[in-house]
Amino acid sequence: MSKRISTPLDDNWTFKQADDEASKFLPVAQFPTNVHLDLIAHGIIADPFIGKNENDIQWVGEVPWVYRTTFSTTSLFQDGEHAVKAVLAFGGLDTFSTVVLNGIEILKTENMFIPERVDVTKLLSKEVDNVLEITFESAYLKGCELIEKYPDHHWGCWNGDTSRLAVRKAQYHWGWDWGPMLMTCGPWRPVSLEVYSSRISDLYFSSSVDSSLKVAQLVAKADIEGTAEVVKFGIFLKNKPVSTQIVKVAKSHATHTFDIFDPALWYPKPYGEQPLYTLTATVLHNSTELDIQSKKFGLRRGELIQRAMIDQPGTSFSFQVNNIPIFCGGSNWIPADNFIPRISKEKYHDWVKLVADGNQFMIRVWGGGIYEEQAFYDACDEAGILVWQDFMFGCGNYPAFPDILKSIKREAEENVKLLRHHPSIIIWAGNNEDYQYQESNSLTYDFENKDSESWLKTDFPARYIYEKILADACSTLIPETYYHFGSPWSGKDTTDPTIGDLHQWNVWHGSQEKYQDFDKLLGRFVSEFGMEAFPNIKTIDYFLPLGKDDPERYPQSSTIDFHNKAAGHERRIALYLVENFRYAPEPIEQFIYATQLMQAECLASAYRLWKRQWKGPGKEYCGGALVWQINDCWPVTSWAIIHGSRGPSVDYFLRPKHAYFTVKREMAPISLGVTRKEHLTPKDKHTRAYITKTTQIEIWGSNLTLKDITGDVIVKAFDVITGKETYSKTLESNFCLPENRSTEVVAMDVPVTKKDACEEGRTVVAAYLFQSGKQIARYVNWPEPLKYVHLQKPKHLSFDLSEDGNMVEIGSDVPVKGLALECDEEGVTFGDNLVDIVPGEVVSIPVTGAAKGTSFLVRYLN
Ligand code: BMA
Repeated sequence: MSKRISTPLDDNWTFKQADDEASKFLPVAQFPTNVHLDLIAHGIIADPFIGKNENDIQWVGEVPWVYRTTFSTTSLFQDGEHAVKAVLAFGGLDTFSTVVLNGIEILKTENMFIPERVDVTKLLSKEVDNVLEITFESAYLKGCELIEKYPDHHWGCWNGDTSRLAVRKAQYHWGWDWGPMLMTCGPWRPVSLEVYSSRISDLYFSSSVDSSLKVAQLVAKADIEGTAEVVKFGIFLKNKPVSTQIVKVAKSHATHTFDIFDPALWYPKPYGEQPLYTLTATVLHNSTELDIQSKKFGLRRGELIQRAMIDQPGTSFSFQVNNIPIFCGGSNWIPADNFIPRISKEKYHDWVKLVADGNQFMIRVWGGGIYEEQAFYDACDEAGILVWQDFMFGCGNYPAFPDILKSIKREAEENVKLLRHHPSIIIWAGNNEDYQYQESNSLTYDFENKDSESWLKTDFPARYIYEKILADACSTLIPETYYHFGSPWSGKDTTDPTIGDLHQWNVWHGSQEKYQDFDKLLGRFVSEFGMEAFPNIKTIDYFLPLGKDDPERYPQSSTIDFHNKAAGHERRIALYLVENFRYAPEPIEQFIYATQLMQAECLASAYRLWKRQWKGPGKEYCGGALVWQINDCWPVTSWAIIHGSRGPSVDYFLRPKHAYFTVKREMAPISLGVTRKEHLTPKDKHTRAYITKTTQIEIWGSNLTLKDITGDVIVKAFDVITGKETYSKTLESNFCLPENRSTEVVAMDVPVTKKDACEEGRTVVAAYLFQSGKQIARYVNWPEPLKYVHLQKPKHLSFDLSEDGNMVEIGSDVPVKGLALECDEEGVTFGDNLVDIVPGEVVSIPVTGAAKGTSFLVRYLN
């Protein structure tokens, strides 16, 4: 008996349109792959990310495609070994496929998320090359057929086409309000040939850390296929053995409980290190190693705290790791491309690093995409980012016919098994907004009815998926991880903002509230909210067919509109711009700036006002805010705060919009917040003339660190027109900001020199926190709306590169709102941007890749 060998079948792949006799097999562009990548590589279709090419290539999704490879297994049979088994392992086939090996059908699939294994021992050829052929049918047309097959179901969805609901394929392939419809297919995850006599079919564990954090327990488990006597488990940390144990295999299973004293605990990024242990299992038979597998894991105590709070209704919804309550500032993640096979491990790593560098430490993997690649979760484990993981359902009324339920059960179990070792994953949720869909379409839901079989007979049968199939999969396979029926979900429905999580879309969608009012739109955990902004001009020049010379290079052009898939986007962007700024649609660069400033102001306002409600033990009124959305899957105007896509000169670019930086500042470990509120006091109950108006500012500090800090709070005021400092005072000395919460500092009238002169409208207030003479936080508050403010062009605006080339230092003689640095040179990146400046201070923006002679362009609001 010899050791398991796994050989990737990456070579010799060719593809062609299956129903076109005349077409020839052509080599694939890469492997794993999908059909669009291969067609683009051969110039058969134009790049769908450019112009309106998406429209012209819809035919690709309505015809069948076939992939074929050949491989030799002659060497496998040479040593006359009989005990071996040969298995073809498919990481993922997208979606309706028929797999034929040497002329014999070996597999049919209908779910792109399920890995498949087929025993082909008897089918492999000893003499000649084996031929493996996979035919993919149109998932779109199959979906349409299924709709016709089940006419009694109440088909309906937001985003995409209803045919998606019948098909277990990434739902965003049907198009979304930020993405094109590109119905791709193909072997999107690796294919390999495994030969073995015995193997570990699953290596897994359950782990716990006791409340003292001094002892952890890891119950290692291995499921074994084939003959094996013993399994040797080993635990390693930084390549050093921590513990090993040899265990007898009984009933194809081996298990051992390890107690780990003084464990090296895994923490979310701001709170500690991310040590990763390795668990290995080696299958031994007569002292021969037959298989070895390993998994990295982190030890941490993860809890979701839902309990009554002091002075506010409902319950908290906040995560606690290693006994540390965590305000989860972060974002929502959509798939990084329409064509996943071209996203490298490194790209996942770069993405997650950028998120972590932006002071964000939770990512929600949204339900309309994919169970992400291992590389994504590995990067989160390493960077200390918590993951909220949805199951892949979103925005619709899913059917529950018997075949789909069977498929979903397997999908849930397989994917939970694939991902359960990642310490980053702290919660699983059943779907995205399907309960909201049910509510807004008045589909049947009786919370009190717990007879799961009866749910299948209603017009909302998917309840059975979320509350039975997925719930059972989680309670069996990951009992220690919290499972939430959906996102959002407030316990009985989705409507109570004081319980569970909330998608706050009354800014942008819904009632289109002002973003200054986010404090009135509080939820216990806001798992979605967002605002759109245009991407960088370089992105627009990339997708316009004629680039800089394209006649469509203006904000309202049909091509630029085409690269925004959100219904009503023109009206909504215009609404928020017009309410807040003086702006013009041209030149386009300045318009882009205006939209990014607006998005940045909006999102920062949400983080600032909700983090203010993280008030310490028993007062976790808001436990987190996840912006919709961190990334894009193609070049588009969307809610993304980092625009990432394939690019012409670089294989892929990651371009933070300005909001990325304002969010980063709001999520800094120590920050100051200021808000301005008007108070009207009428002299009596009827008067409309005798009303006293005061404008107050409220200042608070947020300390997300685990130490109390003390500092001096200094407030200054400036006249926006003259730039004169009109007020400067140390309001608090040695003021304590207790650990891990926000604390109110002061409420006071806007400092004006003359009362009754409406000076508030021209007074900018800057608040600073100093510790031992060092500035540790600052925030500049402006009269709003900014369009009423008479902003001046500075006479003296300096922006100089520091001697060491690491900072751009900026100063101005008048208050400047939203100063953004731009640089045309590739490779120059900023560590901060879109800053407010007041006279007398120098604001430093970290820069990399700049040198003497690098020219910067500045923009600001005026
Ligand atoms: C949400 C998401 C997505 C959508 C976004 C913007 O609620 O869950 O479905 O893209 O809003 O509309």
